[in-house]
Amino acid sequence: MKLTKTFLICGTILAGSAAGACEITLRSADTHPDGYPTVEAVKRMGEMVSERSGGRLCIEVFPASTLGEEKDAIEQTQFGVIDMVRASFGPFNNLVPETQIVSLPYIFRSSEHMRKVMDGPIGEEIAKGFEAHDLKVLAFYDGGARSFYNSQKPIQSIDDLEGMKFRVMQSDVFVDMMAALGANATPMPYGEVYSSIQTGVIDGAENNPPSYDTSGHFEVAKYYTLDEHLIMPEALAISTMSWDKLSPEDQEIVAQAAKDSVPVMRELWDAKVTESEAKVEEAGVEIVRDIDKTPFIEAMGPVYDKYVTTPELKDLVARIQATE
Ligand code: GTR
Repeated sequence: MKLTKTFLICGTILAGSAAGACEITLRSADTHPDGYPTVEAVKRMGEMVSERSGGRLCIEVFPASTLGEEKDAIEQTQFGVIDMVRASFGPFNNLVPETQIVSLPYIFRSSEHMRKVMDGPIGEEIAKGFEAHDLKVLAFYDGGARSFYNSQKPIQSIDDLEGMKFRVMQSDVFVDMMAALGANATPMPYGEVYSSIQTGVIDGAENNPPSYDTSGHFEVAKYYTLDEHLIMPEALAISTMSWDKLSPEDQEIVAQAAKDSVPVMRELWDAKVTESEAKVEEAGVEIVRDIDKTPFIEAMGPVYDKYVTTPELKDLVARIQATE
């Protein structure tokens, strides 16, 4: 049964490869649905891997959290049950402390700034942090800029957040971020957000335009304020157990294809952000674009004080800020 399934899925996903010839199939988890930039980028990586291995190596992408919500998928990847996982840095924060500084609110000036930092030596240092947890980073993807949305009212200033309840990713950094903004954080998996807004368990959540769009959250939370408090990296990681089973030659093929999938992801991402903003606006979402970010940035002082605690971490923040 297992063989049949692999055979069929390989044949479907890997256009142009000899169906059924897959000797090794890496199963990759993603919380996003088919068509989302990260899902498409890993599929493209699968095509490259297949082409370059003469059809021996395959990647089978499981979108839409079919292998579990992000935190569970990460755990299963650590145990080698799943081979690869693509996830935001958020659910890695508590596990891999090296991901925390680049997850701080307003640490990056723009997506371009984040890409420069993550493509350079700082990205390499952070990637090393995953290794102690049986994970190997294959690529850094992007999570664009995350902003608040809610079902109650347009957020025009930081004062409007007072006392409101927002879902955050399961990371202490974001619980502290919400406290610093005077709001309440409810950490929960992505898949629970839609119904939690709908039933009033929370007032809203925060995310980038493609996620706000494809999750359907815009249907139940019509007010979106582009305060862009988080510009977050994302990781495509492979289980050390799966990695160690590959021959050096296959490791090279997988590593290179992951690298080559980054520009694919970025191009798809930039187009999707524009498309999603237009789509939700057409559906009746009120987007507040003209927002003074300065009070939001200033409010983050206590969060930085809590996480940037050593001379090394202060130096890391300085190096990030100095990256042009
Ligand atoms: C998205 C991110 C996902 C997931 C989700 C969330 O922007 O790409 O990996 O972390 O946010 O908020 O749970």
